[in-house]
Amino acid sequence: MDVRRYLSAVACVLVFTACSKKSVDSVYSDNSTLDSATCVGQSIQNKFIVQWEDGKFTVESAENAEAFKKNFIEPQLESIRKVENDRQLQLESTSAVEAYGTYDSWGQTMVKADSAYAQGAYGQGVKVAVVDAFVDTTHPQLSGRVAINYGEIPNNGIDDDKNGIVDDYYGASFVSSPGSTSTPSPHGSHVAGIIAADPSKGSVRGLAPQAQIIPAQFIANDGGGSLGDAILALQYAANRGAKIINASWGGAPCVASLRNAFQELERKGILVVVAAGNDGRDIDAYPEFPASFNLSNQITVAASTISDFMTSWSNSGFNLVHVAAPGEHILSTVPGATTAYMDGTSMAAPFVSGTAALLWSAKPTATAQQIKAAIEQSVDVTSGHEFKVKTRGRINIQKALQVLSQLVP
Ligand SMILES: [Ca+2]
Ligand SMILES: [Ca+2]
Repeated sequence: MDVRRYLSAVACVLVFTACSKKSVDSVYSDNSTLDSATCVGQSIQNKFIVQWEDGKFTVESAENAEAFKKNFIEPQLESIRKVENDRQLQLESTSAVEAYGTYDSWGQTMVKADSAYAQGAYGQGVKVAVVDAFVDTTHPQLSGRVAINYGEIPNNGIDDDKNGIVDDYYGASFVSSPGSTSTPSPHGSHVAGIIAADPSKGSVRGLAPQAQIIPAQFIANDGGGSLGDAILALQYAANRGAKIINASWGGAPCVASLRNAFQELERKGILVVVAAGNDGRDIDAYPEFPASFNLSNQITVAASTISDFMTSWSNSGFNLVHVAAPGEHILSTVPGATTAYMDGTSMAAPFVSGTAALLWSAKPTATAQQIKAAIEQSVDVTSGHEFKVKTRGRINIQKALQVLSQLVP
Protein backbone atom coordinates (compact mmCIF):
# COMPACT_ATOMS: atom_id res chain seq x y z
CA MET A 1 0.00 0.00 0.00
CA ASP A 2 1.45 3.34 -0.93
CA VAL A 3 1.63 6.00 1.73
CA ARG A 4 -0.99 8.27 0.25
CA ARG A 5 -3.62 5.54 0.07
CA TYR A 6 -2.73 4.48 3.62
CA LEU A 7 -3.24 8.03 4.90
CA SER A 8 -6.51 8.29 3.07
CA ALA A 9 -7.74 5.11 4.71
CA VAL A 10 -6.81 6.44 8.14
CA ALA A 11 -8.63 9.69 7.45
CA CYS A 12 -11.73 7.77 6.50
CA VAL A 13 -11.65 5.91 9.77
CA LEU A 14 -11.29 9.13 11.70
CA VAL A 15 -14.02 11.01 9.86
CA PHE A 16 -16.15 8.07 9.01
CA THR A 17 -19.31 9.93 8.10
CA ALA A 18 -17.51 12.42 5.91
CA CYS A 19 -15.95 9.97 3.53
CA SER A 20 -17.81 6.72 3.85
CA LYS A 21 -20.77 5.96 1.66
CA LYS A 22 -23.93 4.84 3.39
CA SER A 23 -24.24 1.11 3.78
CA VAL A 24 -27.26 -1.12 4.23
CA ASP A 25 -26.18 -1.79 7.79
CA SER A 26 -25.67 1.89 8.61
CA VAL A 27 -29.27 2.80 7.74
CA TYR A 28 -30.96 -0.33 9.13
CA SER A 29 -31.37 -0.76 12.86
CA ASP A 30 -33.07 -3.73 14.47
CA ASN A 31 -33.33 -1.77 17.73
CA SER A 32 -31.27 -4.39 19.50
CA THR A 33 -28.89 -1.86 21.05
CA LEU A 34 -31.51 0.24 22.79
CA ASP A 35 -32.14 0.28 26.50
CA SER A 36 -34.51 -2.61 27.06
CA ALA A 37 -35.91 -1.10 30.28
CA THR A 38 -37.62 1.77 28.48
CA CYS A 39 -37.89 0.25 25.00
CA VAL A 40 -41.09 -1.66 25.36
CA GLY A 41 -42.96 -2.94 22.34
CA GLN A 42 -42.51 -6.21 20.55
CA SER A 43 -40.63 -5.91 17.28
CA ILE A 44 -42.63 -6.85 14.18
CA GLN A 45 -40.11 -8.86 12.17
CA ASN A 46 -41.63 -8.53 8.69
CA LYS A 47 -42.63 -4.85 8.74
CA PHE A 48 -40.18 -2.00 8.32
CA ILE A 49 -40.51 1.74 8.90
CA VAL A 50 -38.58 3.55 6.19
CA GLN A 51 -37.63 7.20 6.53
CA TRP A 52 -36.58 8.60 3.17
CA GLU A 53 -33.98 11.33 2.67
CA ASP A 54 -36.78 13.81 1.82
CA GLY A 55 -38.30 13.29 5.30
CA LYS A 56 -41.22 11.12 4.20
CA PHE A 57 -42.07 7.84 5.91
CA THR A 58 -43.42 4.62 4.47
CA VAL A 59 -44.07 1.23 6.06
CA GLU A 60 -42.96 -1.75 3.97
CA SER A 61 -43.32 -5.52 4.28
CA ALA A 62 -40.83 -8.26 3.51
CA GLU A 63 -40.30 -11.89 4.39
CA ASN A 64 -37.50 -11.04 6.80
CA ALA A 65 -34.78 -8.49 7.47
CA GLU A 66 -32.19 -10.10 5.20
CA ALA A 67 -34.59 -10.14 2.24
CA PHE A 68 -35.60 -6.54 2.94
CA LYS A 69 -32.00 -5.36 3.07
CA LYS A 70 -31.13 -7.07 -0.19
CA ASN A 71 -34.27 -6.38 -2.24
CA PHE A 72 -35.44 -3.02 -0.90
CA ILE A 73 -32.76 -1.10 0.94
CA GLU A 74 -29.74 -1.90 -1.22
CA PRO A 75 -31.21 -0.81 -4.58
CA GLN A 76 -32.51 2.46 -3.06
CA LEU A 77 -29.77 3.10 -0.54
CA GLU A 78 -29.07 6.67 -1.64
CA SER A 79 -32.69 7.72 -1.07
CA ILE A 80 -33.13 6.07 2.32
CA ARG A 81 -32.16 7.77 5.58
CA LYS A 82 -33.16 5.21 8.17
CA VAL A 83 -34.95 1.89 8.52
CA GLU A 84 -36.26 0.28 11.69
CA ASN A 85 -38.47 -2.68 12.43
CA ASP A 86 -42.05 -1.74 13.18
CA ARG A 87 -43.16 -2.41 16.76
CA GLN A 88 -46.34 -3.04 18.68
CA LEU A 89 -47.25 -0.09 20.89
CA GLN A 90 -48.24 -0.65 24.50
CA LEU A 91 -50.97 1.94 24.23
CA GLU A 92 -52.41 3.51 27.31
CA SER A 93 -55.96 4.47 26.75
CA THR A 94 -58.94 5.02 28.95
CA SER A 95 -61.52 2.47 27.95
CA ALA A 96 -63.76 2.64 31.01
CA VAL A 97 -66.79 4.84 30.48
CA GLU A 98 -68.47 5.59 33.75
CA ALA A 99 -71.63 7.52 34.45
CA TYR A 100 -70.98 10.22 37.00
CA GLY A 101 -73.30 12.80 38.48
CA THR A 102 -73.66 16.32 37.26
CA TYR A 103 -70.19 17.46 36.30
CA ASP A 104 -71.25 18.80 32.89
CA SER A 105 -68.70 21.12 31.37
CA TRP A 106 -66.91 21.99 34.63
CA GLY A 107 -63.62 21.95 32.75
CA GLN A 108 -64.75 24.40 30.07
CA THR A 109 -65.88 26.78 32.83
CA MET A 110 -62.69 26.42 34.87
CA VAL A 111 -60.41 27.22 31.92
CA LYS A 112 -62.59 30.21 30.95
CA ALA A 113 -63.42 29.13 27.39
CA ASP A 114 -66.17 31.76 27.19
CA SER A 115 -63.57 34.53 27.21
CA ALA A 116 -62.45 33.43 23.75
CA TYR A 117 -65.99 33.39 22.33
CA ALA A 118 -66.47 36.93 23.66
CA GLN A 119 -63.56 37.95 21.41
CA GLY A 120 -64.94 36.11 18.38
CA ALA A 121 -62.43 33.26 18.64
CA TYR A 122 -64.10 29.87 18.15
CA GLY A 123 -61.27 27.94 16.51
CA GLN A 124 -62.43 28.93 13.02
CA GLY A 125 -59.93 28.17 10.26
CA VAL A 126 -57.88 25.80 12.44
CA LYS A 127 -57.59 22.09 11.65
CA VAL A 128 -56.89 19.78 14.56
CA ALA A 129 -55.93 16.17 13.84
CA VAL A 130 -57.09 13.48 16.22
CA VAL A 131 -54.40 10.83 15.78
CA ASP A 132 -56.14 8.21 17.86
CA ALA A 133 -58.78 5.47 17.69
CA PHE A 134 -61.95 5.64 15.55
CA VAL A 135 -63.73 9.01 15.41
CA ASP A 136 -67.48 8.80 14.79
CA THR A 137 -67.96 11.35 12.01
CA THR A 138 -71.73 10.65 12.02
CA HIS A 139 -72.18 11.81 15.62
CA PRO A 140 -74.59 14.80 15.52
CA GLN A 141 -72.21 16.97 17.54
CA LEU A 142 -69.20 16.02 15.37
CA SER A 143 -70.55 15.62 11.83
CA GLY A 144 -70.40 19.31 11.01
CA ARG A 145 -67.00 19.69 12.62
CA VAL A 146 -64.98 17.28 10.49
CA ALA A 147 -62.53 18.72 7.96
CA ILE A 148 -63.51 17.59 4.47
CA ASN A 149 -60.94 16.62 1.87
CA TYR A 150 -62.64 18.16 -1.14
CA GLY A 151 -60.18 16.56 -3.58
CA GLU A 152 -61.62 13.17 -2.71
CA ILE A 153 -64.94 11.68 -3.90
CA PRO A 154 -66.25 9.52 -1.04
CA ASN A 155 -67.02 5.80 -1.31
CA ASN A 156 -66.04 5.24 -4.95
CA GLY A 157 -63.04 3.03 -4.20
CA ILE A 158 -60.69 5.46 -5.94
CA ASP A 159 -57.92 7.66 -4.54
CA ASP A 160 -59.20 10.70 -6.41
CA ASP A 161 -56.73 13.23 -5.02
CA LYS A 162 -53.84 10.75 -5.40
CA ASN A 163 -52.54 11.25 -1.87
CA GLY A 164 -52.14 7.50 -1.44
CA ILE A 165 -55.33 6.99 0.58
CA VAL A 166 -58.54 5.71 -1.03
CA ASP A 167 -61.73 7.58 -0.10
CA ASP A 168 -60.26 9.79 2.63
CA TYR A 169 -63.10 12.27 2.34
CA TYR A 170 -63.22 12.92 6.09
CA GLY A 171 -60.12 11.18 7.40
CA ALA A 172 -58.20 7.96 7.12
CA SER A 173 -57.44 4.80 9.04
CA PHE A 174 -53.92 3.42 9.22
CA VAL A 175 -54.84 0.42 11.35
CA SER A 176 -52.96 -2.47 9.70
CA SER A 177 -53.94 -5.09 12.26
CA PRO A 178 -57.68 -4.98 12.95
CA GLY A 179 -57.55 -6.48 16.43
CA SER A 180 -59.99 -8.70 18.22
CA THR A 181 -63.13 -6.57 18.55
CA SER A 182 -65.43 -4.82 16.08
CA THR A 183 -67.13 -2.51 18.61
CA PRO A 184 -65.67 0.97 18.17
CA SER A 185 -63.58 2.28 21.03
CA PRO A 186 -65.11 5.49 22.47
CA HIS A 187 -61.66 7.05 22.89
CA GLY A 188 -61.17 8.90 19.60
CA SER A 189 -64.71 10.28 19.45
CA HIS A 190 -64.46 11.47 23.07
CA VAL A 191 -61.17 13.27 22.35
CA ALA A 192 -62.62 14.86 19.18
CA GLY A 193 -65.70 16.12 21.05
CA ILE A 194 -63.64 17.82 23.76
CA ILE A 195 -61.84 19.75 21.02
CA ALA A 196 -64.67 20.71 18.70
CA ALA A 197 -68.14 19.28 19.51
CA ASP A 198 -70.91 21.57 18.25
CA PRO A 199 -72.75 22.83 21.37
CA SER A 200 -75.85 23.70 19.34
CA LYS A 201 -76.46 20.00 18.59
CA GLY A 202 -76.20 18.46 22.06
CA SER A 203 -74.91 18.68 25.62
CA VAL A 204 -71.16 18.58 24.94
CA ARG A 205 -69.37 21.93 24.77
CA GLY A 206 -66.41 21.56 22.46
CA LEU A 207 -63.66 23.99 23.48
CA ALA A 208 -63.19 25.27 19.93
CA PRO A 209 -66.60 24.67 18.35
CA GLN A 210 -65.62 26.02 14.93
CA ALA A 211 -62.31 24.16 14.65
CA GLN A 212 -62.22 21.28 12.19
CA ILE A 213 -61.24 17.74 13.14
CA ILE A 214 -59.08 15.54 10.93
CA PRO A 215 -59.58 11.92 12.02
CA ALA A 216 -56.39 9.89 11.56
CA GLN A 217 -56.90 6.50 13.12
CA PHE A 218 -54.11 4.11 14.03
CA ILE A 219 -55.48 2.55 17.23
CA ALA A 220 -57.64 -0.54 16.62
CA ASN A 221 -60.92 -1.01 18.47
CA ASP A 222 -59.24 -3.29 21.02
CA GLY A 223 -56.64 -0.63 21.81
CA GLY A 224 -53.79 -2.16 19.79
CA GLY A 225 -51.59 -0.22 17.43
CA SER A 226 -48.18 -0.19 15.83
CA LEU A 227 -45.43 2.38 15.65
CA GLY A 228 -45.47 2.39 11.85
CA ASP A 229 -49.23 2.97 11.72
CA ALA A 230 -48.86 5.85 14.21
CA ILE A 231 -46.16 7.49 12.10
CA LEU A 232 -48.25 7.18 8.93
CA ALA A 233 -51.23 8.74 10.74
CA LEU A 234 -49.07 11.66 11.97
CA GLN A 235 -47.71 12.19 8.46
CA TYR A 236 -51.22 12.10 6.98
CA ALA A 237 -52.43 14.68 9.50
CA ALA A 238 -49.60 17.01 8.50
CA ASN A 239 -50.31 16.55 4.79
CA ARG A 240 -53.99 17.38 5.36
CA GLY A 241 -53.02 20.76 6.79
CA ALA A 242 -53.37 20.17 10.52
CA LYS A 243 -52.07 23.06 12.64
CA ILE A 244 -52.45 21.00 15.81
CA ILE A 245 -52.09 17.26 16.34
CA ASN A 246 -53.61 15.73 19.45
CA ALA A 247 -51.77 12.61 20.65
CA SER A 248 -53.71 11.15 23.58
CA TRP A 249 -51.58 8.05 23.76
CA GLY A 250 -48.32 6.79 25.11
CA GLY A 251 -46.38 3.63 25.56
CA ALA A 252 -44.40 3.97 22.35
CA PRO A 253 -40.95 2.42 22.25
CA CYS A 254 -38.05 4.86 22.31
CA VAL A 255 -36.97 4.19 18.76
CA ALA A 256 -35.59 6.90 16.53
CA SER A 257 -38.41 6.72 13.96
CA LEU A 258 -41.07 8.23 16.18
CA ARG A 259 -38.80 11.03 17.36
CA ASN A 260 -37.84 11.74 13.74
CA ALA A 261 -41.54 11.83 12.82
CA PHE A 262 -42.24 14.35 15.60
CA GLN A 263 -39.24 16.40 14.47
CA GLU A 264 -40.72 16.53 10.96
CA LEU A 265 -43.87 18.01 12.53
CA GLU A 266 -41.69 20.52 14.40
CA ARG A 267 -40.02 21.50 11.12
CA LYS A 268 -43.47 22.02 9.55
CA GLY A 269 -44.61 24.34 12.35
CA ILE A 270 -47.28 21.99 13.69
CA LEU A 271 -48.13 22.06 17.40
CA VAL A 272 -48.27 18.61 18.99
CA VAL A 273 -50.24 18.11 22.20
CA VAL A 274 -49.40 14.91 24.07
CA ALA A 275 -51.05 13.20 27.06
CA ALA A 276 -48.58 12.73 29.93
CA GLY A 277 -49.97 9.28 30.75
CA ASN A 278 -51.97 7.78 33.58
CA ASP A 279 -49.44 5.76 35.60
CA GLY A 280 -48.91 8.24 38.45
CA ARG A 281 -45.22 8.43 37.65
CA ASP A 282 -42.59 11.09 37.05
CA ILE A 283 -41.74 11.01 33.36
CA ASP A 284 -38.61 13.09 33.92
CA ALA A 285 -37.18 10.06 35.72
CA TYR A 286 -39.10 7.32 33.90
CA PRO A 287 -39.64 8.54 30.35
CA GLU A 288 -42.82 7.89 28.46
CA PHE A 289 -43.02 8.35 24.70
CA PRO A 290 -44.05 10.48 22.93
CA ALA A 291 -44.72 12.49 26.14
CA SER A 292 -41.01 12.83 27.03
CA PHE A 293 -39.66 13.94 23.63
CA ASN A 294 -39.31 17.56 24.80
CA LEU A 295 -39.51 19.26 21.40
CA SER A 296 -40.10 23.00 20.88
CA ASN A 297 -43.50 22.36 19.23
CA GLN A 298 -44.73 19.97 21.94
CA ILE A 299 -46.98 20.51 24.95
CA THR A 300 -47.25 17.54 27.32
CA VAL A 301 -50.34 17.63 29.51
CA ALA A 302 -51.18 16.35 33.02
CA ALA A 303 -54.75 15.89 34.31
CA SER A 304 -56.42 18.06 36.96
CA THR A 305 -59.58 17.55 39.03
CA ILE A 306 -62.78 19.53 39.55
CA SER A 307 -61.29 20.82 42.83
CA ASP A 308 -58.24 21.97 40.85
CA PHE A 309 -55.58 19.55 42.07
CA MET A 310 -53.53 17.03 40.10
CA THR A 311 -55.35 13.73 39.80
CA SER A 312 -53.66 10.97 41.80
CA TRP A 313 -53.00 8.94 38.66
CA SER A 314 -51.69 11.63 36.29
CA ASN A 315 -48.09 11.34 35.21
CA SER A 316 -46.00 14.35 36.19
CA GLY A 317 -42.59 15.93 35.64
CA PHE A 318 -41.16 19.34 36.48
CA ASN A 319 -39.24 19.35 33.19
CA LEU A 320 -41.11 17.28 30.63
CA VAL A 321 -44.77 17.88 31.54
CA HIS A 322 -45.69 21.46 30.73
CA VAL A 323 -49.19 22.21 32.00
CA ALA A 324 -52.22 20.61 33.65
CA ALA A 325 -55.75 20.65 32.23
CA PRO A 326 -59.09 19.15 33.25
CA GLY A 327 -58.97 15.37 32.94
CA GLU A 328 -61.46 13.87 35.40
CA HIS A 329 -65.20 13.36 34.92
CA ILE A 330 -65.07 14.88 31.44
CA LEU A 331 -68.27 14.78 29.39
CA SER A 332 -67.88 14.28 25.65
CA THR A 333 -69.19 12.57 22.53
CA VAL A 334 -69.01 8.79 22.02
CA PRO A 335 -70.24 6.54 19.19
CA GLY A 336 -73.98 5.92 19.01
CA ALA A 337 -75.04 9.58 18.99
CA THR A 338 -74.58 9.76 22.72
CA THR A 339 -72.25 11.12 25.40
CA ALA A 340 -70.21 9.73 28.27
CA TYR A 341 -67.86 10.75 31.03
CA MET A 342 -64.25 9.63 30.84
CA ASP A 343 -61.11 10.15 32.92
CA GLY A 344 -57.54 10.45 31.75
CA THR A 345 -54.70 12.60 30.54
CA SER A 346 -56.23 11.52 27.21
CA MET A 347 -59.02 13.97 28.07
CA ALA A 348 -56.68 16.68 29.41
CA ALA A 349 -54.64 16.83 26.19
CA PRO A 350 -57.63 17.77 23.98
CA PHE A 351 -58.42 20.60 26.42
CA VAL A 352 -55.05 22.03 25.44
CA SER A 353 -55.57 21.23 21.73
CA GLY A 354 -58.91 23.06 21.86
CA THR A 355 -57.26 25.96 23.68
CA ALA A 356 -54.54 26.14 21.03
CA ALA A 357 -57.20 26.20 18.29
CA LEU A 358 -58.94 29.13 20.02
CA LEU A 359 -55.64 31.01 20.32
CA TRP A 360 -54.74 30.36 16.71
CA SER A 361 -58.12 31.62 15.50
CA ALA A 362 -57.49 34.81 17.48
CA LYS A 363 -53.94 35.20 16.08
CA PRO A 364 -53.63 33.24 12.82
CA THR A 365 -50.05 34.40 12.22
CA ALA A 366 -48.71 32.98 15.50
CA THR A 367 -46.12 30.21 15.40
CA ALA A 368 -46.50 26.89 17.21
CA GLN A 369 -43.85 28.09 19.65
CA GLN A 370 -45.79 31.30 20.35
CA ILE A 371 -48.99 29.36 20.96
CA LYS A 372 -47.07 27.08 23.32
CA ALA A 373 -45.50 30.04 25.13
CA ALA A 374 -48.88 31.75 25.56
CA ILE A 375 -50.39 28.61 27.09
CA GLU A 376 -47.39 28.04 29.37
CA GLN A 377 -47.10 31.65 30.55
CA SER A 378 -50.76 32.02 31.50
CA VAL A 379 -51.50 29.08 33.80
CA ASP A 380 -53.32 29.54 37.08
CA VAL A 381 -51.01 28.67 39.97
CA THR A 382 -53.00 28.25 43.17
CA SER A 383 -51.23 28.32 46.50
CA GLY A 384 -51.19 24.88 48.09
CA HIS A 385 -52.23 23.08 44.90
CA GLU A 386 -49.09 21.32 43.84
CA PHE A 387 -49.08 20.66 40.11
CA LYS A 388 -45.94 18.66 39.44
CA VAL A 389 -45.44 20.22 36.00
CA LYS A 390 -42.99 22.72 34.53
CA THR A 391 -45.31 25.72 34.90
CA ARG A 392 -46.83 24.53 38.23
CA GLY A 393 -50.30 25.39 36.95
CA ARG A 394 -53.51 24.64 35.06
CA ILE A 395 -54.40 26.30 31.75
CA ASN A 396 -56.43 29.53 31.59
CA ILE A 397 -57.69 30.60 28.17
CA GLN A 398 -58.55 34.16 29.18
CA LYS A 399 -54.99 34.84 30.34
CA ALA A 400 -53.51 32.91 27.41
CA LEU A 401 -55.28 35.24 24.96
CA GLN A 402 -53.82 38.24 26.78
CA VAL A 403 -50.30 36.80 26.70
CA LEU A 404 -50.63 35.88 23.03
CA SER A 405 -51.71 39.38 22.11
CA GLN A 406 -48.46 40.64 23.68
CA LEU A 407 -46.36 37.99 21.92
CA VAL A 408 -48.07 38.55 18.54
CA PRO A 409 -49.12 42.21 18.33
CA1 LIG B 1 -57.11 10.27 -1.31
CA1 LIG C 1 -62.55 8.37 -3.66
